[in-house]
Amino acid sequence: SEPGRDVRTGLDPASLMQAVCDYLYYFQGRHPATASRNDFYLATAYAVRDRLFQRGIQSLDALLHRPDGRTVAYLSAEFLMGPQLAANLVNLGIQDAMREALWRMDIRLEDLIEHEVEPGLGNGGLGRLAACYLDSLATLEIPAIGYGIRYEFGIFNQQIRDGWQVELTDKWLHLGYPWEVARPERAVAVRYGGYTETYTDEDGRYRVRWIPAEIVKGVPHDTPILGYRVKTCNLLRLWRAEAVQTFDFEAFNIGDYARAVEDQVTSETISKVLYPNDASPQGKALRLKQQYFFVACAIEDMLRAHLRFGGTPATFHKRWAAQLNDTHPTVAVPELMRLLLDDHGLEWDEAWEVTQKTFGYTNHTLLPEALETWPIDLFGALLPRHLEIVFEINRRLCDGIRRVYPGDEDRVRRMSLIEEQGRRSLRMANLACVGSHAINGVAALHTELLKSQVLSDWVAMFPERFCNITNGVTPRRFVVVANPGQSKLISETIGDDWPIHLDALRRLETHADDPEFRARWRDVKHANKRQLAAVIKERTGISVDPDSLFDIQVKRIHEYKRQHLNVLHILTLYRRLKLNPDLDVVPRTFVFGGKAAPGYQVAKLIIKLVGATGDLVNDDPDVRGRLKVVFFPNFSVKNGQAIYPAADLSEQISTAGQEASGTGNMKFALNGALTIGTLDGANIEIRDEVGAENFFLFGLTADEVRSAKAGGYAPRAIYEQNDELRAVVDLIASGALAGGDTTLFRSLVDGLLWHDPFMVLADYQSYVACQERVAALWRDPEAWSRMSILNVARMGKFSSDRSIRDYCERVWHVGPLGAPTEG
Ligand code: 26M
Repeated sequence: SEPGRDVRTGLDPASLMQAVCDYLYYFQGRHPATASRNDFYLATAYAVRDRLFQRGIQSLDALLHRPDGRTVAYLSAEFLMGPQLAANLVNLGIQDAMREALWRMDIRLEDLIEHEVEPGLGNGGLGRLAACYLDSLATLEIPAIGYGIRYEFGIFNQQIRDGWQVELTDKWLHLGYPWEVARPERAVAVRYGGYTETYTDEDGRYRVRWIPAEIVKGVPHDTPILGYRVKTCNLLRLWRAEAVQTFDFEAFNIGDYARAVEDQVTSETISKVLYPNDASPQGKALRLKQQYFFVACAIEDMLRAHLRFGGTPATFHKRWAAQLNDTHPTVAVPELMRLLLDDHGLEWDEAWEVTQKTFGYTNHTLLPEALETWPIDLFGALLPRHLEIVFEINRRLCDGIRRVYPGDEDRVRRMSLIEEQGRRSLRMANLACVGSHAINGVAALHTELLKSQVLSDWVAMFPERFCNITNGVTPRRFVVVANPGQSKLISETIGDDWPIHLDALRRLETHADDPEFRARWRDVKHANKRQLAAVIKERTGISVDPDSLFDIQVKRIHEYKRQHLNVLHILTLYRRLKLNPDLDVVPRTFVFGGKAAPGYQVAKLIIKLVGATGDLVNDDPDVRGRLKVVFFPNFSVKNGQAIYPAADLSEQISTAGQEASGTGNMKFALNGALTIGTLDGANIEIRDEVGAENFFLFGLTADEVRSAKAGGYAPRAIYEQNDELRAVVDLIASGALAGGDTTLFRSLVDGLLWHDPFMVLADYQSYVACQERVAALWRDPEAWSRMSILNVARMGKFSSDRSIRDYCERVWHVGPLGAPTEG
């Protein structure tokens, strides 16, 4: 066929138009004249997907011709992919061509992009990080597969009614999801329950056999993941649970139709819904079933491919590097052991070496209540063979500890895989540590705290396993796609290689002192703010002024993230205005966004408090529109892409020592926002990079937080000694934000006064003072612009490409095309 004009592969407007028309007509049975927006969206997506598949097939082919290559398997219970259309067009380099193709049919590409529903298959930072890493792996041309669960219902949609969060089911599949393709022929059988028995094989060896009580089918659904302007196209392979109802399995589902239907229902619940709880795992059997479900599918899939391409079980680790995204997939450790021992007859030591060399473990949180444990009885009932293997791993682990530390039974108790206090339970973090050759935290401080506190015993015994890999975000989605105005200005100024060499942004430094460049920089930001203001008006009815300082905090709602500290500052400004309406304050628009876990009552009350603050402030005549408070509903990747580019100030105000890394902090700074933040997570490294003079720092350090707590922290005393703080807390307690109801926010107020575990009152004064420095700088637009430009110029470290290069070097030992690296 004529090169460049092929309907499946052509990248010019004419070929793309032809491709979209063909899909509309012959695939969807629609005439372009009567097609709906969704029809056009689907047809456009299919046309793009063809071009991804073409590259995907070529990537697989390249891999097959590399006998020594290693492939990365990123195992994650969550992938927060975000909308796919715009990101794929950018990576293919055909945004303008597609816009032109659609325009010829009277369709606006931007309308289709707006129409897209994102797959919300994650809770927040951890799930979005997995998606950024897939983008970078493909861009760096590292063969990789993301393995996870194809939840039918992702993270709930959030509505705000009367100020309260209401959760609605996320039906992301209801209009059809065009980016994936099901591969029923590659289905995997997953087993649960039952019992084990021993037997002697032909060689007279003692072996174990698992007789399950239940079998579920895992069907893979593949989404192509294209790198930026490269040919490499990797795979996201998500598994959907189905009932097994084939003749082969009739032996397991005896007769009885009602029973069979019931089994179908229970089988399919496994991939039904994402657990929204991001703080305290509750030991729910279904959650463990989900974890084992996708892990068993993934390992089987990897092992199958390995054996098909001529590998042996003993060389598995030479072809696969598997990363555990938190402890959620950690049952992969006993699962690989089980396959190597029981199905392939390896000896323990050999199987253990393969397993340890295969896995790396990334920890994402220090919160003690978030460390996963499973009751032993539950784990054993669901995975009897795995429990036996875990006990054997533990026996060898404890023997090893006793050899190195004779008589130190307390250490054995702490490091044991089994918690013996109360209901006996399996500690997944310990299992991940013992089963992995590499263990990493996600920012420098986080790794240090992991090493000195949560995992100190493990550092003592296996120091060589530990390393830090600071998180990063993809500049393609979060700058090129989200902020075309800023991207264009940067490319015109320093060239267009910065999306893949983010350190090149440093070339902007010399322009920070150019008044003309600063003015264009401000124009871009202003246009982004006008756009966001229009969206805010449409979604909330609130009018905000694009000339005001956009002060934004978007992230999951959690006490440690301290959205309520932000509220205390707003109420402080409000009170000052009430006392002196002529006070010269910097006009600000405060935007909040984020979901609260449905069972987390305090977080839900914080959302209500933000709304109530808006109700109090927004229309108060004394305020004269100078302060506006907005709760932006249903924060998501898609909404984030509209929000980050419009921010002037990024709120990163967690209690020091609590936020493992944060990644929103990076997205804001890359879009020209200045940061007000604590010395927590990656904030510390951001400040190191951009320079202390270009970062608004406040608050206690992690060490100071620890000693304040050890010394008997008394929030009540702080409240009593600070008149302004006391007045603001009293304002909340008075019922003035609740139509006179003094009970509504009482639990929140009492929590602050009597416990305040996140040191909100301790940091209040420092925060308010820091906000005054922010306001002072805002009054000098030239100085502000300069600082904003310097922030962007110095953010190169926080590309997820850098993070992935670190993983390749320090953990996976792979290079482009899977070539092994030394080390
Ligand atoms: C647990 C039980 C049941 C259901 C869900 C969970 C669960 C899900 C996600 C628990 C924790 C989850 O994620 C933790 C998380 O998102 N951590 C964040 O990871 C980011 C990426 O490394 C960091 O930037 C954030 O600081 C960290 O909070």
